[in-house]
Amino acid sequence: MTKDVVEDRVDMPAGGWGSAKATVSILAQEHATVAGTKAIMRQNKHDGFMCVSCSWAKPAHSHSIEACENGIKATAWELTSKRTTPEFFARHTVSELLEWSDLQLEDQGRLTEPLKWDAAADRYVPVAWHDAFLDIGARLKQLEPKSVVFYTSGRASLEASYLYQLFARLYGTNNLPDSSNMCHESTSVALPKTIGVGVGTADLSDFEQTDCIFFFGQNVGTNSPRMLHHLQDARKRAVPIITFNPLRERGLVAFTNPLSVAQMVTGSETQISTQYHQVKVGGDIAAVTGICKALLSAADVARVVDMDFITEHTAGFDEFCAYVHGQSWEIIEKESGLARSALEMAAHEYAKARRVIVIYGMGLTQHRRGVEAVQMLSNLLLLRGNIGKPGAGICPVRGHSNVQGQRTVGITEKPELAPLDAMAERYRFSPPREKGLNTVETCRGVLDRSVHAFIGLGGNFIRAVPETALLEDAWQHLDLTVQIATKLNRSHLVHGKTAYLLPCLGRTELDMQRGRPQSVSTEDSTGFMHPSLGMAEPASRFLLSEPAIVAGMAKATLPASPAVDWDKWVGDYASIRAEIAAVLPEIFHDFNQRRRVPGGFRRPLAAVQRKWKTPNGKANFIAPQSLVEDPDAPERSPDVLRLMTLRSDDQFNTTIYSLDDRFRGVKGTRRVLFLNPADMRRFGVHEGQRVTAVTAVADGVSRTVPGLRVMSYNIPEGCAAGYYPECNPLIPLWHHAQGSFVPAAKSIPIRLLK
Ligand SMILES: Nc1nc2c(c(=O)[nH]1)N[C@H]1C(S)=C(S)[C@@H](COP(=O)(O)OP(=O)(O)OC[C@H]3O[C@@H](n4cnc5c(=O)[nH]c(N)nc54)[C@H](O)[C@@H]3O)O[C@H]1N2
Ligand SMILES: Nc1nc2c(c(=O)[nH]1)N[C@H]1C(S)=C(S)[C@@H](COP(=O)(O)OP(=O)(O)OC[C@H]3O[C@@H](n4cnc5c(=O)[nH]c(N)nc54)[C@H](O)[C@@H]3O)O[C@H]1N2
Ligand SMILES: [Mo]
Repeated sequence: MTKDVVEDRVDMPAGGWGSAKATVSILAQEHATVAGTKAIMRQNKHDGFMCVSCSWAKPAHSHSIEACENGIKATAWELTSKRTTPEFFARHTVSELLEWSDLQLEDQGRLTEPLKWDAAADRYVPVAWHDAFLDIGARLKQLEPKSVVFYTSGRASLEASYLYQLFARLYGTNNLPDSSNMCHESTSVALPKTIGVGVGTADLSDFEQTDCIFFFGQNVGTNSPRMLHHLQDARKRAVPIITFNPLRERGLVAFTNPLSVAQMVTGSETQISTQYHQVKVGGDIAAVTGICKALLSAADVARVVDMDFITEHTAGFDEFCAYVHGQSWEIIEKESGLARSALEMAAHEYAKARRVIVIYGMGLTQHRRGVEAVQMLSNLLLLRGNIGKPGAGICPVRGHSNVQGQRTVGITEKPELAPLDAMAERYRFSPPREKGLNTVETCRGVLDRSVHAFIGLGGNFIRAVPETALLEDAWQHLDLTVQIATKLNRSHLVHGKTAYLLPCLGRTELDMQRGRPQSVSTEDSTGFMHPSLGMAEPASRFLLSEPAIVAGMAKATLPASPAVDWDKWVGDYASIRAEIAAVLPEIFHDFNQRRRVPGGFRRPLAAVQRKWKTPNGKANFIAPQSLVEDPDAPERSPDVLRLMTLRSDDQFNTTIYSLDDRFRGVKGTRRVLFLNPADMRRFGVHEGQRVTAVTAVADGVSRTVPGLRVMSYNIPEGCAAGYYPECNPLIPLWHHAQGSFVPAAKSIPIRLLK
């Protein structure tokens, strides 16, 4: 409904020659061409390694190159020939490095040796592994376990993650926040209540059989490009794809398959979305309510909704209908920013299709009402029995390559989700039973000084979380920070009084233990478990694997126990898998055998069989509390914009590959603010002008990001967009999804200062 729009900034399909060029250039930039090219042939193959980029499904029968531009970038980034050595740290103090950008820091290449911060010199200096473990262990023993946090970024393997959560629990805490707390936790909270599973139900076979796809708030061309192949196949079968996104993202508009010679040579492209609805930021609950209203008001409603399914399988239908009928078209149009006719068009396609998949991402989960937004999608699917039948289902696109799997093997602050009883029996201890800290609660604990130590298994916590300014200050009061990482980032520079930086092997690298190469395992977005074997020469001979580092710390911290054999586990990862299988038999029985099957094995998902593991044994319709996106500001002040923070085409989370965003026409800077031209006139700002964004909440804290360059963009009025993590200082810590604590990074209320 945006009346005054600029043409799309860039008019090229996702993939195509732009993608081929970007791939060659990143391999050259990292001087990784030979090793990189060889590695790419093994990426996402059953006998190779699982990509370190996104978690999209890996087919059993792969293409000759089962990788995408961004997966190749991530591989090249890890296989770079650049090194961040002790000599580098001898040349630069930590205070000096704090002035460097994210791009400059990681661009130094792979960390090579374990390091300890030397307070007198303000430098990281080399330390022997053994001494590092002993000192970390001694310090942890002095601390109250409830004041120590064990964070995981979603890349660590099932094996490393399992050992890590076991270490935390043997030590005495459930403080196991992970990156999913900032990501799909809204899914993990929403779906168990509606369909009784915390993950998606659709898999690749469903993509082959579906006859309609809905897309909400996920940028496939950049963040899960391999999915474009499945979408392209679906489009060839004339499957309609109906997209809801405030921005016209290139990958959702058109795609040229870089692996298809014909498409590359002829320059042809596949249209991806058949309907494109530029919903207002945070307007999805209203939009889906509109679709449901159209369906439930249809003259042939008895045919449109699947009454047999609803009667047999669901609860809450009458209340849901009453809610939907109670919402006027006027409020639906106002809150969604979409016309009734547009929503009726979407409803029409939905009603025609017998098998529908709904795909979604951060555009839904990172809102104050992110949980309700996800539930609204499951309501839509339940209306026509689109859960638990072939070709249909819900498809949350997970982020990090093993983020879903980590939760499966016990990385969670919620004790009820971890196999505590089985671990108690097997390892003969009393696990902590009280709830641990999630990411937002960890930040609160750092601010109120109740958290005293932070261990990070990967990631860039301080850059990824909200409330940057206050947290960076408070962080320095931590007694101990330990970061296990492959490359230098800001979270290593903002550190505690005692600080360690421990370098580890990446997943692409050969991991030798007791003279034998070890493979690890990951779970993809569709619930399939895959083996992953690294092959590249390690970046440095001093690197240890993540399981070895976790075990090293654990042995130095915990009393010895005959039931817990860290040395055996690290010596042979098959023995870790045997532990996982023993503790979580329903999912992982015969783990070591079953993972050999090409395509991997899938975890059981009751909802796929139309068995509902909800308290009432039914699939539940759950109506939202309101269509208004921000519970704090039911009436929007006209000078307040809703800012969404996004990823560019050239970054992986806080890892920035370059300052360009090919798909959005941005070059040489990430400090931009996309605005609708009508809003630019209203605020009296012109193209290229520098403005300061100020968070528009009245809680006594001043939050600003200065120096943002205004760019006119095809975005609904009242909405703005900027990049993550540059805009994170604008997000108040309390501005998170109700129920899931996911920071509401997609709807930050801001004002502009000229
Ligand atoms: N190359 C690459 N791949 C990645 C990542 C990366 O950084 N780079 N990150 C990984 C991780 S951890 C994750 S979680 C995923 C993230 O992948 P996505 O879920 O795609 O996340 P974002 O890039 O944040 O983009 C969200 C999309 O939602 C849209 N959006 C924003 N607000 C709204 C809204 O209110 N409604 C709707 N309908 N849409 C909205 C935005 O325009 C954007 O297209 O990707 C993973 N894969
Ligand atoms: N404003 C805003 N904030 C957001 C988001 C947003 O959309 N907007 N998205 C959120 C989301 S979805 C996520 S998932 C989080 C991401 O938060 P994190 O997962 O914490 O951050 P990353 O940027 O993925 O972490 C990058 C670092 O991981 C380390 N690393 C890379 N590979 C490995 C490895 O194999 N092992 C180890 N040990 N370390 C490794 C490197 O040192 C690298 O610097 O950010 C969240 N924050
Ligand atoms: Mo994520």
